[in-house]
Amino acid sequence: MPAFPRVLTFLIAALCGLAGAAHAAELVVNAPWARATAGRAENGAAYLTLTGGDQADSLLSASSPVAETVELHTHLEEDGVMRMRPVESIAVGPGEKVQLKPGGLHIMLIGLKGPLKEGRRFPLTLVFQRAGTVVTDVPILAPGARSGG
Ligand SMILES: [Cu+2]
Repeated sequence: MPAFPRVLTFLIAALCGLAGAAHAAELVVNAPWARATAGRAENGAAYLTLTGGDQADSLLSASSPVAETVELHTHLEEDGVMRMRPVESIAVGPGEKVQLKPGGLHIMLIGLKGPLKEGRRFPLTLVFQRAGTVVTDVPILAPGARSGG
């Protein structure tokens, strides 16, 4: 049966290929968190840290079942006032750490379907140019939280 060894060789080659891919550093999404919202707040925000892999990547969009719309935002100072502005994407260079945090880049949850309650969690789907779709589980921290764990 000469076909069997050929299949085996193919499988071994495929497995080695997978192992090789696993050694490459991939983009990592770390420490996601959101702040609990008060009363009937319409909007919320989520924060996290992106660590680039071997190659440059870019966060293109996000979505979550807790909000009607999810946008990528940053804060810019205009005439001495900090304002939020949507950004088209968030670039992550090779090995670069990009922190989304209050007062800076953030993921804006627009049109909350209910309050974000402390102690709960919600899924957040991130779409990257290279890494594709990454779903992260976001813990909701106290209303006054300044940063995630
Ligand atoms: Cu915003």
